[in-house]
Amino acid sequence: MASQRSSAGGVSTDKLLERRKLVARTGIVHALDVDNLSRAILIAKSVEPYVDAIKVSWAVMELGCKEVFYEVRRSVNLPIIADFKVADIPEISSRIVQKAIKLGADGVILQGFVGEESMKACIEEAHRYNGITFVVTEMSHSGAELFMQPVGAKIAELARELGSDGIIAPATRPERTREYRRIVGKDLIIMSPGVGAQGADVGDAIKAGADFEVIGRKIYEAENPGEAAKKLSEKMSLVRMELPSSRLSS
Ligand code: FNU
Repeated sequence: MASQRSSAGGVSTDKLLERRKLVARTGIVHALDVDNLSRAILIAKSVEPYVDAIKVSWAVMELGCKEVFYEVRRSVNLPIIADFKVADIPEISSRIVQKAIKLGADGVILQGFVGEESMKACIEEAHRYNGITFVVTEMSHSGAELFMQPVGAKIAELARELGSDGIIAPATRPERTREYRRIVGKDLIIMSPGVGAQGADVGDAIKAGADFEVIGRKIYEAENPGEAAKKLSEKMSLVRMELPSSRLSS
């Protein structure tokens, strides 16, 4: 168990839990939605050169954040984004954020539709522990058009006003991502899921103003995930080369 370990390969646990910065080198975040830990770690290692972060969500349910985050951190030198889409009252949401960060997440994804107090509490809590936040504006699946899309712009505005580091916007609807970029300005990070299995092409969201595209199944379901990630990163690099240099300063 992670709790019994004081060091990993000569690296102390404290050092291992130091915050890692999210830097856009490839523009890809891998959604490691794989709950077999040894397989997940093999995939994480094989995609490490081609992605900028590992996003983890439901796959922690069986073993817990403590063990999964610990193993990912000691296997690859990438930030971990905890995709818990936190959506509770402020007092509970902020505890979820604190726990996720203390256990090894560098960033946490929260829902914006729960309102200002919850968002504010989460953002403040994350920043207290040097973590970063991403607020979901409108999700990538079609069902988000009914309830989320009508309030997405307001959520994006609030996320910016409250000091969130970033937002989540749909790669499946690049025109919406373009609109969210207009709303939040250039300083917030935009991360866009929906590439590959959900239908968007690699580069669609980046061209519309996103900084990162989240890619899950297209990589971890491939016969050779490392090779799949390499190919996607090569495609992405062609797209990013066409962007104005001001877009690639992060
Ligand atoms: P893939 N995800 C998403 N849409 O798909 N966090 C959203 O609007 C959102 C997300 C996550 O389809 C989803 O949970 F806010 O296999 C999954 O982990 O590429 C990943 O992004 C997409 O995975």
